[in-house]
Amino acid sequence: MAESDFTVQYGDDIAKAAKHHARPDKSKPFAYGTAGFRMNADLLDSVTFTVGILAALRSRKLQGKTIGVMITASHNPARDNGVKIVDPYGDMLEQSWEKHATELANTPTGEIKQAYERIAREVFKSENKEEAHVIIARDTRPSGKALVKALTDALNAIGAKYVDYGVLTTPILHYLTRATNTQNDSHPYGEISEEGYYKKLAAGWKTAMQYKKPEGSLTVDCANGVGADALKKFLKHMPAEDDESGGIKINVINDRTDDPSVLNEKAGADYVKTGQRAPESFDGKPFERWCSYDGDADRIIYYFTETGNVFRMLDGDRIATLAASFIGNIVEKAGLGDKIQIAVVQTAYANGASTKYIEERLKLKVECTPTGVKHLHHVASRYDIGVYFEANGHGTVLFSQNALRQIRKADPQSPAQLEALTTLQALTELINQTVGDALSDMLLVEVILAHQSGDGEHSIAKWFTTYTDLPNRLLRVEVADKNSFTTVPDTAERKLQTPEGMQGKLDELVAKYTSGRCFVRASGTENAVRVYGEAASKHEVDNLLQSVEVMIERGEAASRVDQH
Ligand code: 16G
Ligand code: MG
Repeated sequence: MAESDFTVQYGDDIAKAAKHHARPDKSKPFAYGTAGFRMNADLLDSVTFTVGILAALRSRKLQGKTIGVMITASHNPARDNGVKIVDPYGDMLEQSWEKHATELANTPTGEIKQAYERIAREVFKSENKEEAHVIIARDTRPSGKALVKALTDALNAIGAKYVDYGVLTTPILHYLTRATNTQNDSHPYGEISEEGYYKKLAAGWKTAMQYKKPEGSLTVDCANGVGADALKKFLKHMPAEDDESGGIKINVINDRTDDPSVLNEKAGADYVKTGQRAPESFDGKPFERWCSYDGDADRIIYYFTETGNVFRMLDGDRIATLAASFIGNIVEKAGLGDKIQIAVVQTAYANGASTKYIEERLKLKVECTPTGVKHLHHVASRYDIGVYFEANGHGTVLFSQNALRQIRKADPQSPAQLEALTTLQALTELINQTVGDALSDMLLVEVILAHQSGDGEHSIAKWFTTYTDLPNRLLRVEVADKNSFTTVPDTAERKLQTPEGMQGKLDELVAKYTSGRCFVRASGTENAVRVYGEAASKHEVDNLLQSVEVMIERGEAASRVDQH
């Protein structure tokens, strides 16, 4: 008997159920990208059905471990939706499986049984009778419910067990996936419930904030998304506002989750970051702390105004530098400086000034990866403590098993060491270890600012002045075919391979500007290329980016002529 000659169950049931979630004949090819599948919600029914099949296959392949499926389109408009798979420890679906997701999504409905069996044979290698386990959550989009139905129809057909957690933030679903799979470990990640997540974060906060009281208040713009519900539930677990140990006043705004038309509208982390402006409803007083979540609460951006209404933004780079500097400091204070190595992971979008600050002032290693959380997360997990953030506000801090062990077994020699160790231990509870998490990142920032305040200066203003960003701009350029823009492998998307000759021209342009840097990459989520540039002055950046845009448009025009 050939190795692949084993029975694969459920093919007929899948074929039958698939008829109710048929792939539209004329759809464009679907691709599982950096954010899973994401598009207009009307196109997602068949895709979500096939994601159910793949999630069950993945669970069976991993001895019945629980796989997460999240239905969300993050910061996109309410008409869009998306679906992505979460691996057992809360990280993104292993990259080698993305092609199976893409293949299933593109299989004509009449051929789904064959495609399913072929993939099952390829991944299983021998007969597999494991029980499959999947957990599900969705954001507040109206289309979410029907997509969950498509998903559970597939899970029923393939004989998988599942739990539908209803409406949750993306990071809570990641938390639940990891908590479920670590229940029998010596250190389970947390209780398997939404409540368990809030309790874990609140406990970490209380320990980290013993005897500290944050200055002033914090206002949170929830983008009218699911983060609003989560934050309100979480606040019930927090100390009273006037408590001298960790009491904090948090105002929740843009919390209209009952009205889909306002989701991410003129609000939220993406609106603030891309436009470098406050949300429309902003009415903060000078130096008041504000932050914005995105639509599924896995990104966060901080900001404030200075006297005279000058807007100041603190993005993912700023959170990374703040966290790396604070954690580096307490690791030293805890006497663990020689046992725990810290690194910071960024993408090419990180402001050059932040990279310089981390390398030269903090003396920490910086790694640069391609865009997309899965890349950053992967590299960060190689270090004892890996701080990773995209400039757009998505990131977290990972503690390795070694770091956790060192922190647990350390024997404090002084009250100062004990305090540092207690805070460090609390941070390992407070910081989501699975994925970027707006709520958890917000608490991290607040803990750090509270620890650093007390010298009369506003803590947020002090944070802003640690270094000065290089003026920068991000352009989106529409092109006929974004796939004609490829980057050289291992350059973290900083050098173009094709169109041929374009990188040479780009280098010549950049060389004309003081502290100039610029790169062009195809977007992973839209049919466009993105151009990021920075230089010593705003005028120079504008100039540089304009020249690059002209260069790309000329290239496009030339290739149109070639094709005729
Ligand atoms: C996705 C990524 C985000 C990245 C963005 C880039 C995840 C969970 N999300 O939203 O991290 O910054 O794509 O979009 O990985 P782009 O390729 O269109 O520039
Ligand atoms: Mg998001």
